Amino acid sequence: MKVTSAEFIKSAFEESHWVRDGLPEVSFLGRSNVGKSSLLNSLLGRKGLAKTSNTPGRTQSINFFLINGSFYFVDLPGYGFARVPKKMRQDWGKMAEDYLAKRKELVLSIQLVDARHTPTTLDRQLYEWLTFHRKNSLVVATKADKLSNNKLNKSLDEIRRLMPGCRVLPYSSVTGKGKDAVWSQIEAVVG
Ligand SMILES: Nc1nc2c(ncn2[C@@H]2O[C@H](COP(=O)(O)OP(=O)(O)OP(=O)(O)O)[C@@H](O)[C@H]2O)c(=O)[nH]1
Ligand SMILES: [Mg+2]
Repeated sequence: MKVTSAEFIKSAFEESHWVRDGLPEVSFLGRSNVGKSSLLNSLLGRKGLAKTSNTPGRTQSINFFLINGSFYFVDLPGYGFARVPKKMRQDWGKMAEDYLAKRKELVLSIQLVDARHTPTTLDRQLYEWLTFHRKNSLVVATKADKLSNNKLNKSLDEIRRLMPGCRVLPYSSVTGKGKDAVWSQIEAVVG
């Protein structure tokens, strides 16, 4: 897709702040520091549009970005940082779960996992939640530039084993690997 415009619209801290124009939304979710904001910037070819950081937990609100005036990218807060709670709800915040549960405009949830590590319990719980609630989801294994092809393939197999039935694509926000493949999944639902 040719990105002709990409603009930050707003940060929402509660439901009344969500955008209201009814355009389709693609959300980005995953644990803190996995590379959600970087993926969003990389797909858009706009460095620094979504704030990235080495400090996990940088994105704490739900951030709406309007793309080509016709759909939104939604950057959700990361989960799983600094606490080891029992339930995803406690850990991750009501805000993000509410968004996923209620949002009619949501046409695709892109769940990021770190290609270098086995998906965490929270990654798997989130995937199960999305599947149970029949959400259209795509798993993106990010930071793929840090692995050899052989290791990357093993990692993708492990993700498929632990997240049964998932569609998974490798990605690198550093090299742009996976960009066309992820875009074609997005185009299929926003077009
Ligand atoms: N090598 C490499 N580093 C990456 C990649 N994607 C993200 N990073 C780095 O990982 C760190 C976290 O990236 P962010 O995009 O801020 O992660 P996030 O998931 O938005 O984090 P929170 O907003 O805190 O939840 C930054 O230092 C990025 O530069 C990638 O594909 N390859
Ligand atoms: Mg972020």
